[in-house]
Amino acid sequence: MLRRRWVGASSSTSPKATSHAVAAIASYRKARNRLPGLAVPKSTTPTTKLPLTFPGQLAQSTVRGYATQKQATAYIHGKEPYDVEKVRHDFPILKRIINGKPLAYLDSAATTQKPRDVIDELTRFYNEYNANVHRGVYKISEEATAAYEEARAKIARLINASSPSEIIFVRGTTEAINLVAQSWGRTNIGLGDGIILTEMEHHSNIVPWQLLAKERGAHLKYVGLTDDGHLIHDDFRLHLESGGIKLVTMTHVSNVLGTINPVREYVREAHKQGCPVLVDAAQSVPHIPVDVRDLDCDFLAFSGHKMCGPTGIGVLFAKKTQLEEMPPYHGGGEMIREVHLYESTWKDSPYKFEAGTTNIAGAIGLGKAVDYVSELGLRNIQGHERELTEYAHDRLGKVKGIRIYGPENPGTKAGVISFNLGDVHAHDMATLLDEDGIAVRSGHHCAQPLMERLGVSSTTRASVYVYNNEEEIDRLAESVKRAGRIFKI
Ligand code: 7TS
Repeated sequence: MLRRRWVGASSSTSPKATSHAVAAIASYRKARNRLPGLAVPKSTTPTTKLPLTFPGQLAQSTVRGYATQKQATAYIHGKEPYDVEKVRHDFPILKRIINGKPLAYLDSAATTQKPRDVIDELTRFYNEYNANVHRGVYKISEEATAAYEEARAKIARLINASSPSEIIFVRGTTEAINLVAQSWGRTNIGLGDGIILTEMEHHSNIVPWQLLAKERGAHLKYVGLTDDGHLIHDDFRLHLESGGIKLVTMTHVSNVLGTINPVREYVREAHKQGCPVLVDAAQSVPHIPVDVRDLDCDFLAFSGHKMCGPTGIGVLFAKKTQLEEMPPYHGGGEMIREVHLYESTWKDSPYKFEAGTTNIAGAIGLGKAVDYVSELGLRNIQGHERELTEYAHDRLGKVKGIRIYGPENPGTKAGVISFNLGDVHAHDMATLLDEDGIAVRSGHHCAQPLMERLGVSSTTRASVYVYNNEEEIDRLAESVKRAGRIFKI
């Protein structure tokens, strides 16, 4: 019983408390399974094995986790069509009126809105069982511990990790990457070593490596991009073969271009050179089925707030073999086995990396968010977003003077549409869209090297999620046209 081991692993939990906690977990799970809508989510792992085309140019339809058009159509037109209007009712914020118009929230790549289930669970936690975890021998502490560990188990199931002990709770993607850079990186990266990144990384997957490289005297090597926003696979191969590469770190899905990268194939190539791979999955886990055992990545990072969960909670997945070798990242309470005046010993993972009181409410809220997206089904979400993205490309593509960045075929990318209209500044565009109740992001999207590659200082970005509909895309296209008229494009 794995869960028994995690609870028992807490050195400040007495044997009595451990057996109480085990009983609490059992009764908690029983209660959850009785409640409708709280059943253990079905696996979202795709079963279809897609053909490998690496090396060489990758057909985007073969990228792992991306359903073919036929599959997506089947989900949309299958027995249970995706009912976006029903989904919209789950999100209280969508009732807001902004500047006299209903809120059209098209900034989910920055953060997603929260369904009532998640908001209610946070309230229920604070109203009914708020207590610290892994240390109390009393009822509500045991309930909080059970819910916290249940959330960890749900996340492990969502991404098909081998064990919940491979799931570390952190603040978000940024902290997860910093954890790997500081713990694994400082142990394994030395003078003259190389780290491969890509030119489409978010700053949070660049800056931690720059800090590490400066400290250790290592080099960063970037995989370049084609004009339509795909990785140049030859760059990757050349860097990998140049020797001395100790890590590959790359985004699964670009937060600016929507490109879905062939992570599985990159992992396979990197592993041939004995090189581990970190995947920034901030923009993939919320939107497409992700299976860490199939990808075979060594590390994977994502944020709860981008998948219907609360802010301040995120996940680092790491293979058990890596975690066992990694030193703690933070020191403090609850991560220790024994502390003496001059030395201490650590608990096993995941606790070794969760010093101090963690974001308990956040983890429990994220567990609820995992239930929510799992019940919708990651493949259904992917299919819905693809239809909206194709529709948006079609509608926006007809606007005079527009330039959409990234893959030309919207059927091969995620639901992120970055554009510029003539020489209208992205901030002006976003301000005009806001007048029409439309929320989009403008700026460099924390991807300045990518902006440099595109030859622009900023873009306007619309990004879709489970609750967006075609009417909102129509409003976006009309509002962009209005901006064009105002700026005489
Ligand atoms: N990696 C990617 C690919 C991201 O898109 C983001 C956030 C992060 C890492 C960092 O996540 P955090 O939760 O730790 O902040 N991206 C965005 C965005 O595109 N607009 O606002 C935040």
